[in-house]
Amino acid sequence: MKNNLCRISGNKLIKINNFGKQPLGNGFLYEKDFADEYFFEMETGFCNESKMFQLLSQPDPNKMFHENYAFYSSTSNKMKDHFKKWSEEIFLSDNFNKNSFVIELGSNDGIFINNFSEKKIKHLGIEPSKNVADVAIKNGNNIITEFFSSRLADSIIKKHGKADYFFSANVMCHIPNILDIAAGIEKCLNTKGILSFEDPYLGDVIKKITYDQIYDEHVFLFSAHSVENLFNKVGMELIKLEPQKTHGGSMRYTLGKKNEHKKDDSVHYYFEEEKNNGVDNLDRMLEFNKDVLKSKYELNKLLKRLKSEKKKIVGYAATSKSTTILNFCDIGPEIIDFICDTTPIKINKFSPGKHIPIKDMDEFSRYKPDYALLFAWNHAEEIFEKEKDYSNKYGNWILFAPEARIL
Ligand code: DWN
Repeated sequence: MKNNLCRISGNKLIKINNFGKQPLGNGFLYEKDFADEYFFEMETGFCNESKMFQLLSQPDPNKMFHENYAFYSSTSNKMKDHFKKWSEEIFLSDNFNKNSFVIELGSNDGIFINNFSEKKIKHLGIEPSKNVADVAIKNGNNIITEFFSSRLADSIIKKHGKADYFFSANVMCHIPNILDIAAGIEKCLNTKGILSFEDPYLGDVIKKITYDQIYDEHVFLFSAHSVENLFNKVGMELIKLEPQKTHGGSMRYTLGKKNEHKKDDSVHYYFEEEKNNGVDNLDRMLEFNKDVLKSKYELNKLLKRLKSEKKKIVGYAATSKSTTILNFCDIGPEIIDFICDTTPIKINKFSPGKHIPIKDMDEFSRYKPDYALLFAWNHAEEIFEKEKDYSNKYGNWILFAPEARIL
């Protein structure tokens, strides 16, 4: 659905990037399905009033999140550690006690909510993709497999009562009808209830030129300014901001109902930071577009040179993010021999749009490429640790952000 209007203010969006025709970020497919593959025109826009950076159009959510959703959160051990640490911080916080009721929106395979159910805390996960939800259910979590809405909030309250905490991680930025979601969250929370969520941070994306964070599923890239403007509309306000290292730079936004909580100093601090760095500013967004075009040019130049030298290049990790890079930069199997990945549901399929074969990690070890283009750059620490043998004996890593380079 084409949408030139801001999903928060209703004002006309100012166009920032045009990534051309893009397939579904997680649309890994078999050869028999190539002819029917879905594409959409992927453009971004910025609203000067709400300060929200967003996609102009987004595919129907049912096309993206379904019983064959390809991303299982628990593929990263570091992310498991991250969520365990976050839950431990909550257990120690003043607002939490053993009778607290917590809700998680987009609980995926249970990577976060496991930490609450294991401690017998009253909890509810909401996850529309059945295959990943089933993993969480098998592990003893209480999950409903539906899309959240303010209507669903009513039935949750009726059945379970109001919540003390409402969490989500890497989910809110996926939801186009975000005003209805915000209204639903506000309803679900009791008066002193707290909403805390994390998502990739616009400030990091524009600074590090990690434009691969923009794909069909990520309809928004949030900032402190845009989150405040969004939640003010439903009577909530930011009370704390905490930057996170995850996904190459995320922000944890903590909010409460207006005037019910003391604001942490971090709120003022990051608002000023955003003003100083142009995160609230149209000109800076237009500059980001120039950086993206330069980054595309540099990556193509590097890969073409290596290919002309007959080097073997593979992609490491078939991330959703890689779909934007490959399709925008027009990189296909003529350059990348295959992409290796650990997710069984992706292996033996082909990458969305460019149709590069996806193979398992044994193939990576066997093939010994000269270069591995690291698509899961956000898990670099964990991957470099695992792949010491490759780095020391066989090949080199290529990174594309903030500029294309060989490590
Ligand atoms: O927001 C989203 C984030 C949180 O997760 C979703 N829309 C979809 C997904 O995005 P992604 O696919 O870009 O996520 P990751 O976590 O950067 O990449 C995961 C992929 O990388 C999986 O296919 C597994 C693979 N992987 C691997 O092959 N070896 C990951 C690690 C850590 C590894 O060692």
